Amino acid sequence: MGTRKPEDIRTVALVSHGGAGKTSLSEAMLFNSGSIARMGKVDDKNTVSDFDQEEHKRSISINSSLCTFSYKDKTIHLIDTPGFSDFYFEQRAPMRVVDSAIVAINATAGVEVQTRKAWDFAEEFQVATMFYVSKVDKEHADFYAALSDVQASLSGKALPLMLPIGKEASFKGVVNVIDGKSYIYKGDGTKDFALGGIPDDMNDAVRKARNELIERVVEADDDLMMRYLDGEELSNEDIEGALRKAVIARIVFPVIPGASVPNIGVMQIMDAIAECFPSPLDVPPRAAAKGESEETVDIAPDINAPFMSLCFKVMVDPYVGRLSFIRVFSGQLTSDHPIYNVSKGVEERVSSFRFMRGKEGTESKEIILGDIVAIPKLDSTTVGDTLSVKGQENRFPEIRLPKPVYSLAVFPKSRADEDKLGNAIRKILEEDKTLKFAKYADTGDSILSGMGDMHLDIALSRIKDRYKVDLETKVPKVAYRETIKKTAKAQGKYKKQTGGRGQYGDVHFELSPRERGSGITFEDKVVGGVVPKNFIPAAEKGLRESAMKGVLAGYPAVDFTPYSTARIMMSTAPRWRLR
Ligand SMILES: Nc1nc2c(ncn2[C@@H]2O[C@H](COP(=O)(O)OP(=O)(O)OP(=O)(O)O)[C@@H](O)[C@H]2O)c(=O)[nH]1
Ligand SMILES: [Mg+2]
Repeated sequence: MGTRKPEDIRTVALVSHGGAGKTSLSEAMLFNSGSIARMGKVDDKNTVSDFDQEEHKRSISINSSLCTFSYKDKTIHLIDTPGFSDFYFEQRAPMRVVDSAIVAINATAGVEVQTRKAWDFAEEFQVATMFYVSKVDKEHADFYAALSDVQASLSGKALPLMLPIGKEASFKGVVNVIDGKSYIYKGDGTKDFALGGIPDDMNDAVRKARNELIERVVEADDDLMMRYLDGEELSNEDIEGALRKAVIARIVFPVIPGASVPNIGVMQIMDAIAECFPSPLDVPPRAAAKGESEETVDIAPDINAPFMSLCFKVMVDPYVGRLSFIRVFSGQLTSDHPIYNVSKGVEERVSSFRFMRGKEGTESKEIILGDIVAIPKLDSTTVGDTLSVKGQENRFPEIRLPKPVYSLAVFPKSRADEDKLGNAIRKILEEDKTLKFAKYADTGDSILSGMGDMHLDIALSRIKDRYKVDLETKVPKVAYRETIKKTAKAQGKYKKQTGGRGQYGDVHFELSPRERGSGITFEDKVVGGVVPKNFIPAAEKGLRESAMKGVLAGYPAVDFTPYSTARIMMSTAPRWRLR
């Protein structure tokens, strides 16, 4: 371990629409790297990365899953993510911490809804990207149609680095358009291939693809560009060198066809990861806030700088306990050194670092710039926290969480379930930040909210299986709210003449709509002591009392509630003047 260098690390997120073949690809890569002796299958529920009971039940990925393996002297930290739309946070959060991504495109379907989302994340975080056109062995698979779709819908800079040899059931290998080498597989799941040249009927296609690729990659190297424009014949080594630079600079997004289940073309994906994707030293510095201030500082990828990392995932296993997943952005750390959670202001003891392979971990005493590892039992650490060393106060921007969009009212089935519910909910929320739970006094409902019905279904199933709490669900009662749409003014007069001086009040309010969820914010705009200060609390009290019963249908004119589907709610910000 002590000899590992950041230049030999690659960090890769596997993203796509659901079912495009991400988990199958990561399984094939683990197998080809020698990390596992037998290749599992999603449908057989024995892949490394889909290890959760809920994933087995549904044959889809639900959680992002870290698989670290070695290939060609490189440490590759691969994060397999779920493609189903309810779990898009599990694609976005890992994208924050990797330097590169593989977007899988199903050759029988082309660009799908979540493919676009995955691509948006790659653009948002500006990670080097490669497209893997998967399932080329399947009936109705069409590599060229998928390629055109990617070029038209996502990016014209997506260019084939490999072309498929054969199609559907006769798909047997790939040919590299730069050097013309072909890799012919047996298609029996083994990683062995026979090397050859360009198949006779593919000469034109390879030449065309090679020219298109060269035209683009030379943009990454001024010297090469000059030679190219002067009409010089470029060597394969020249082009390969420029290709790496072009991929890192996002000038080109290589496209590689393959089929993960029969293990065709996967070795070429692995070669491209090792040879074309950036190391942590090749990417720009990350912005961080300077201490508590608004000022930002650049955190350069420097192994000699103070240790800085970001927690992007927390996994709570009832048996293993809590695992916090971090990416190191600068420096290095040994496990005998405590870690300092800058976001929470607490120091935590490190027992070990774990290089993960699905649910299994290999312990390590040292991590360096670029590593993505899990740390057991960091009790205070949550997703988005900056972990560093004492004395270092810079922090990375938090990981933005999506707002829940779907809610259910939940009821324990029995008294015993009621007693255990609190603990189960706490545990499940710790792990999944996109779930929310709240009790609402006005409807009496306990509401579980999340990203969709599948998300909640899985949460309920976990609560039942892991924590043995049985819950019934209902559609939540709507707690309507009222609000105003534009600024309005009102006046209230009070007169009481009972002899003597009598009482007189004249109160003017100005109410302006405010952002949803911002509540009632009372502002005193009385200037120059026109009204004695001691009258003002009474005016505020009156206003808040009136707001409890709105004018439209008598519902409170107050704050929004995250679970409600009511559309008429918003908040008001009364400002008032007393004359
Ligand atoms: N024929 C064939 N089937 C494949 C290939 N890759 C994946 N599959 C099958 O396609 C289905 C989905 O594959 P997964 O690897 O689970 O896809 P995924 O992208 O991980 O799916 P989610 O994680 O749910 O988004 C499974 O039944 C796989 O066996 C392939 O290259 N060829
Ligand atoms: Mg999967």
